[in-house]
Amino acid sequence: MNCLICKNSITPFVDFGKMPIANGFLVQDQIKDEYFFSLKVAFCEHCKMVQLTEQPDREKMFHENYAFFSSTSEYMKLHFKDFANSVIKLQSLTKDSFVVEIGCNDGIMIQNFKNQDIGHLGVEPSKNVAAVAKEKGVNVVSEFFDVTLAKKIISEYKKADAILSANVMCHIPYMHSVFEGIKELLKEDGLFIFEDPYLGDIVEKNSFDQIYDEHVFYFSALSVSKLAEMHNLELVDTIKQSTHGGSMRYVIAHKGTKEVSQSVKSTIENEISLGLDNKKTFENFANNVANIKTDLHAILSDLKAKNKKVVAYGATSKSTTVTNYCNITPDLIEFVSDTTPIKQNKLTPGAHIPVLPYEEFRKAKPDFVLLFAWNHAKEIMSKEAEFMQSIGAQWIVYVPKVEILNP
Ligand code: DWN
Ligand code: SAH
Repeated sequence: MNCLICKNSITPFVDFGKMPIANGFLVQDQIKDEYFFSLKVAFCEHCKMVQLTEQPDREKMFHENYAFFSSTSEYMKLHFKDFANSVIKLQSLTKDSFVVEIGCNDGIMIQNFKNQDIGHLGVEPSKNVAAVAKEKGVNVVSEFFDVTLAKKIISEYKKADAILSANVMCHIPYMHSVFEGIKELLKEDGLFIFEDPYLGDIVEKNSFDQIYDEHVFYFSALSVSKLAEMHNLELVDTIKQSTHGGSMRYVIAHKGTKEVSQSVKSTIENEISLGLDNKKTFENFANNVANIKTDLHAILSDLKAKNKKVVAYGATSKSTTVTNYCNITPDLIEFVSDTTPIKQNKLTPGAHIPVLPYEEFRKAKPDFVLLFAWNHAKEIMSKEAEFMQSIGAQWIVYVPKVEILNP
């Protein structure tokens, strides 16, 4: 196996076994044709990139029935409004400027540029979520971003003052084509700003559920700085984010055009002290994850033996790794509650646990609630606090360790 970035040889440090498409919610009739692949992660000792060794074809994941709609979280709406406003300020954007967002989903971030009358274009290959963005009046091209599309955007529009992306770069295996596209599309004084779940948090929190088919890369400043260099670009800033269980925002410019912030150096130093440049760190991570698997299965089996009612909250992509790797079957969890209509009344991928509308969660009065959407814990726990207390229910979490939280 060879690294997707530097082509050196790599070997997996963790194997989660056979996995279905993380967002492949399905009905009973589709079970016989369900697709599985091998979910394994490797660390490249040469360029420091952590990556999947196998990924399903992109058309199997991103299509006209994509199940994740970004605007299901009120907190994320605010986060992306702040992100957009910070870029408007940083690059002094006006209606004559041009902003491109790669993977704009339902328009959660790019709508803020549209609302302030700033020239913009969203790129979103999944047609159903792109349609929602278009309904908001946002300009969208429903294609996969790569160097070919970048050239098309330049010919049909112009070069960009800012290229943005959130939770998308880590989804794209053909990263060199993406960076070639960025290099072409970005104006000389432009900025490419993207954020993704941060490898440092994944390792520190044992958040193994960030690992699933869509997430091919697990970035650090160490790996991103090397990747940028390969394209004569430069990592000029790193800004830590609390979203999605801990993310990092990377600011990239044409080499030599911007001052490099002190934070790049300190982030890289911190990564070295965390061991993100050392394969032993990832071997430890694999051991911790195996312990979580044992503990989570044990706790759910114990609750079942005690006849407790256990349901889960948030049919996340991440939970596909949790249920399939930890052997969580419908006898351990009655159903998963989710507010997204396209997921409701379907079964979770691989584990086939029913997904029910939020109203059913309220009706069910569970004893325990396994929080799959733990990255939205603050938002969810505050809105459910009163209800959970009124029925005497308790949250179960598994990141950074398996725990039943006190009411
Ligand atoms: O990287 C990705 C991130 C940004 O989003 C994608 N590959 C896919 C997706 O990952 P995820 O599915 O793990 O994301 P979330 O944001 O953790 O998903 C939350 C789920 O929980 C959604 O299905 C909506 C649902 N939800 C809910 O039912 N009630 C969410 C909130 C906040 C709620 O109150
Ligand atoms: N930016 C949003 C959506 C993240 S989900 C947010 O942070 O909430 C990942 C998105 O990336 C999906 O909408 C998917 O369709 C899109 N995507 C996947 N590959 C892509 C590519 N090559 N170019 C652009 N978008 C892509």
